[in-house]
Amino acid sequence: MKRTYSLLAVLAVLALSALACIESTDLAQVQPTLDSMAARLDDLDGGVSHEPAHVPSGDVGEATIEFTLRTDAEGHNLVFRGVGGEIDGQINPTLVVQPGDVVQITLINGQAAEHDIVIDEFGAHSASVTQLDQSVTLTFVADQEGSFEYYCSIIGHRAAGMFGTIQVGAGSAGVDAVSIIKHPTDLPAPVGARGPQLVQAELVAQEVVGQLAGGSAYTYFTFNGTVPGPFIRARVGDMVEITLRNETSSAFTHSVDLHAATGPGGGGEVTQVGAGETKTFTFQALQPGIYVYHCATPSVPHHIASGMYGLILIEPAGGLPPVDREFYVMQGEIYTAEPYGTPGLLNFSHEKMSHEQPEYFVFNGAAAALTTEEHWLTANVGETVRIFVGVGGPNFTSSFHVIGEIFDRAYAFGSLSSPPLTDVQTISVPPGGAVMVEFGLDVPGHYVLVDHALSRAERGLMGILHVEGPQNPNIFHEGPANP
Ligand SMILES: [Cu+2]
Repeated sequence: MKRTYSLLAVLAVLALSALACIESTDLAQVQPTLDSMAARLDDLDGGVSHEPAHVPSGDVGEATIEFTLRTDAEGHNLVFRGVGGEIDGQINPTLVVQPGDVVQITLINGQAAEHDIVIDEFGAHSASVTQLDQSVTLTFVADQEGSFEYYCSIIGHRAAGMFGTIQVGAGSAGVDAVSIIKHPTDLPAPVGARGPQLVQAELVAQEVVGQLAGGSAYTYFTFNGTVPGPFIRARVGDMVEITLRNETSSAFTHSVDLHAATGPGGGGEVTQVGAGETKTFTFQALQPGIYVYHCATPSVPHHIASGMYGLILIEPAGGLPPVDREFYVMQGEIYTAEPYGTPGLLNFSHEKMSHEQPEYFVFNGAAAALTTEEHWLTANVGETVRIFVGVGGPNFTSSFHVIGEIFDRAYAFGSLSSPPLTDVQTISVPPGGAVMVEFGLDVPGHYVLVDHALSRAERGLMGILHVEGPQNPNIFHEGPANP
């Protein structure tokens, strides 16, 4: 009992001194400070978690919505996992609240490592948890509408995957933004052994405000609303008819240059379409390969950096060898005037693009797009997967690597008529180029897709291949060889 009284007394003194130090009357900032003190006292008390601290003042009121997150490790990644309610089991779940809600997040430590949870825009910063099963609560008022990022502020943890979105009301940071992420499994079935025929593809140039990262949006230029655009699939000898329509709402002229086409500008000259216009051209697919297509309207790098690229596969006669799963991944850079991580609608910077200083690097259009469960590449142990990897760029070569895997076969420079390289760790993919890689899956877990120029992983360039199935201790196991 005496101990409890002394703790309360210390809390009260700390709370008063904290209030004296705080100039702002923003309650959202007061509460986390008090929470962190309460948690620090918990530490002094042997690290045992108590009921959420009852603070004597600076209270933001009864929580109107509560979430529980548990820290977890997923392969090479660190994550928050939802506990209970609609977010139960979800990795880095999106927390949806209404403007004015008093939000309480309980963070439970799933590891004996240091973690916390922070939301900058609400001045909400929890105390650290350091011991297994230790918990801390964070309470704040969601007093701005939009999408904001919650993350762990321990150095390196955000980059390792500890971040998610809290959505207050609708939209992204007050901006109405749509998802432009192309799902990596969204590609047509193999052509197979058929003969040459006519293949028609309709491309629509659409300028959309899309979600770039948690809390930030960007005006993308897209083919058909996603980045990359549709995966076009044909075979050698096919006649390929491309129709490009530019939405009436577009501010810019657009076009398409397909590297698979032989002819002036790869179609770029005959497809320049102003808003509301439609143009069509046809080419014969003379050579097999995995090719990039992109907009070719000046400033071309602006249009590419804004998302106007995709892949067209020209299969060889007889088709490609069968695999269990195919995936479609493209890398690009985004040059925003505002620094990486700035919330709101971000602006394109022509100057940064000219100096090749992107703020974001992305797979499939948005920061960390392929790291959420919704957009993972998923497969099973025992399967062989094929990834078509292209670089829209416009400027940076990718050193494409899948952490924890080796490419059994790598078709460099998109050439499908050359024999593949075998047993490759990392493969260069130049801007305006592509590769096809294949590998078998032996061990379950998370395999992280990166550009091995790893600074880019901290600017959004990361994806996850999620592999399920039985363990294979012959190939990989924790601990000594002969336990
Ligand atoms: Cu364009």
